[in-house]
Amino acid sequence: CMDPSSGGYSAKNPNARTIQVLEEMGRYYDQIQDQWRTLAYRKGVTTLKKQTVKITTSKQAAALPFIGQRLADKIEEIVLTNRLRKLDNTKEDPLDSVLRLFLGVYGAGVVQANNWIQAGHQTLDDLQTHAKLTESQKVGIEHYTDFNTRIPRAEVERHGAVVINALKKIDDKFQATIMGSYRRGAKDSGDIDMILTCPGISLSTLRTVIFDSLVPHLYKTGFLKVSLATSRSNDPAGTKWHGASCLPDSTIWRRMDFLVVPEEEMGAALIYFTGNDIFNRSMRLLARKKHMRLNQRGLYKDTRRGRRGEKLNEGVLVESSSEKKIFEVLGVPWREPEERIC
Ligand code: DCP
Ligand code: MG
Ligand code: MN
Repeated sequence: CMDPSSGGYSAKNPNARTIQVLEEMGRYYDQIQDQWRTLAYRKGVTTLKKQTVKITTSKQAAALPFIGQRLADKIEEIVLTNRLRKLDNTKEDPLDSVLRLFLGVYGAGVVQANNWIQAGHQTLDDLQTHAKLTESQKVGIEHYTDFNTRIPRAEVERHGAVVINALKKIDDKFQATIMGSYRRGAKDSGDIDMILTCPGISLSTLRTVIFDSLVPHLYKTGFLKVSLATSRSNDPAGTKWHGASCLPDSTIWRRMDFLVVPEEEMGAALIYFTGNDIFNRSMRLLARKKHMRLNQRGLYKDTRRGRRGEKLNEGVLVESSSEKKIFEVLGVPWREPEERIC
C-alpha cells in the first residue's frame, strides 16, 4: 500500500493459505507494536494478494515487490510445512503472552509494558496491587475486557447517536460524524471515533461548546464514564478528547474518541480520522515526496526542512477544507473510505 493509488485485488487466490498465515503473523506484530514488521507483513500480503499463480519458492517470492529475503523464506516455509514456526513459538512463549497482556492496558506502550515485566509483574492483578499506575492505566485495567472487545457496528451507531442527539440539542447547527474503522465500513470497531464541527465557528468557540457543554452534559446523563489522558505533545491545540461511554441498557464501557475540527480543516481531518493508519502514512509519505506535508489540519507546500529532516516552518497551506481536493493535489485517484485499507 505504499502507493495509495493502487487498486484492489481478487479474493480467490492460489496463495490463500500463505496469506492467512502471514496475516496472522502481521496481527501479532501489530499487537506487540512492532510497526516495521507490521508494515512489512501488510505490504507482503498486499503483493501476494495480487498474484495469479501460487508462489512456492523463496526465490520466486523475493523477486516480487515489497518482499525481502526474510519474508520470502517464510513464504517458502509456509508452503512446505503449512505452518510458520515463528508464529507457533509466539503462542507458547510466556514472556510474550505477558507482554501482549500488558499492551492491552489502555495507554500502555511497549516501554511501559516491558518496564512492568522487568519489575517482575506477570498478571493484571500484580499491576493493580504492586505497580504505581496512572489514573488512565487504572481504568484500563478495571475495564480491560471491555476495552479489548470489538464493538459491533450497530452498537457503534447507537453510541454515535447519543452524541449526535445531545449536540443537536445544544445547537442544531453542530454536526457529529462517526469516523475511524466505522467510516471504512468495518463490521466491528475497536472504539468509537467522532469528528465534531460546526460551520462558521472558530476552533476556540467549538472547544468551549464541546468541553464545557457537551462533555459535562454527557457525564451528567451517565453516558460518558471517564476521560482518559491524551498526550499534549501530539495535540497542542487541544482538539482531542479520549474517554469511555456506556449505553443505558449495558454495563460494557466502550472507548470513545472526539476530534474537534473547524469547518475549514474538515477535508484534512476527514482523511486523518478515516485512516487506516497505514493508508495515512503512505499519503503523508507521498506528500513528502512531492515536497509537501500532510497532517490532520491540512496539506502544505514549501515546508522548509533542516538537515535531519526536521521542519523549520509550517509551510504554505495548499488545501484543507476538501477531502477530494487533497487527493487531487497529491495526484491520488479518489478512494472511497472502504477502499482505504492497507
Ligand atoms: N490514526 C493515525 N495514526 C495513528 C492512530 C490513528 O493516522 N497512530 C488515524 C487513522 C485511524 C484513525 O486515526 O483510522 C482512528 O484511530 P483508531 O486507533 O481508532 O483506529 P481505527 O478506527 O482505524 O481502528 P479501530 O477499529 O481499531 O478503532
Ligand atoms: Mg477507531
Ligand atoms: Mn480511536
